[in-house]
Amino acid sequence: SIQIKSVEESKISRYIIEYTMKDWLDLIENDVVIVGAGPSGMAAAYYLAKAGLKTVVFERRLSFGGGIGGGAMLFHKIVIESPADEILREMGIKLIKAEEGVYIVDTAEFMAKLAASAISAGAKIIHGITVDDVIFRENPLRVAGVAVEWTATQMAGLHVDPIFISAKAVVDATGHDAEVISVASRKIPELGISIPGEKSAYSEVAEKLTVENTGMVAPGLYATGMAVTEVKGLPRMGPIFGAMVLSGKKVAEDIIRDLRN
Ligand code: 48F
Repeated sequence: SIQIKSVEESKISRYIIEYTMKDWLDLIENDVVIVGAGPSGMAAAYYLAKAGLKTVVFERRLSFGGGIGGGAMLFHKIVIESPADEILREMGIKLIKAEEGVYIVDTAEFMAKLAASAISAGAKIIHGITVDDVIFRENPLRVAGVAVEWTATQMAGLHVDPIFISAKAVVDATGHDAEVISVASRKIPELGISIPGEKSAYSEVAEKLTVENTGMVAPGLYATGMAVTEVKGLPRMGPIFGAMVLSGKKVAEDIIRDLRN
């Protein structure tokens, strides 16, 4: 018969609290904080961690993938175009060729392997956390971290102060609402960020423009994925995801360059 090791309830509780708190103490100071575990945030986390940077992703929900899981109208396939297929191949994600340079991918596999790749590379992903503000510094003016709160606390509408997490670079990977850059633009007008908002769909140009416009928005603050379209006033592209992972890779490369200079 199977011999199952017995563990008392009090020990289970002790281990969970002890090891969670060890992690949280380690999470206070980071090279990079990424907000959002959608495709762009997880691709960025993968490349940053792979380069040896201490990287944490805070995700509001209790799941990975952001807009991947919902696909288009809940259909479980998405479209990827070259050269983003190279990134997916690197992560062991299966691609079905629809035509030259155009591939079809299962949403569940895309989410799971993006997350697994980021975690295996050394990034930490913490679920159930909402970023609701940034930390800033003057002389020189820059973003220096984020304020985090339990998503559940926010949903309950409780009046609870956040805790602060520092980072040399903060990445807004929150998708269409660009939540982190929006709060920074509102509360730190000296940063001079204006947000024109996303335009209607024009997929053919949106993919290229999104990748090209990915990068630093203000010192210490970066945009990737759909947050770029919101902040730069670019068109949306719908359920084609090449630009999301290419944008994640580009923001990682920019941060690696900036932090090494
Ligand atoms: O929306 P999302 O998937 O962002 P993305 O990486 O990709 C966009 C595509 O999914 C799709 C598209 C592509 O063609 O149009 O929409 O730009 O993922 C954003 C993640 O950020 C989380 C949110 O729950 C989601 O998982 N998020 C948003 N705001 C916060 C947050 C916040 N303030 N704090 C923590 N997580």
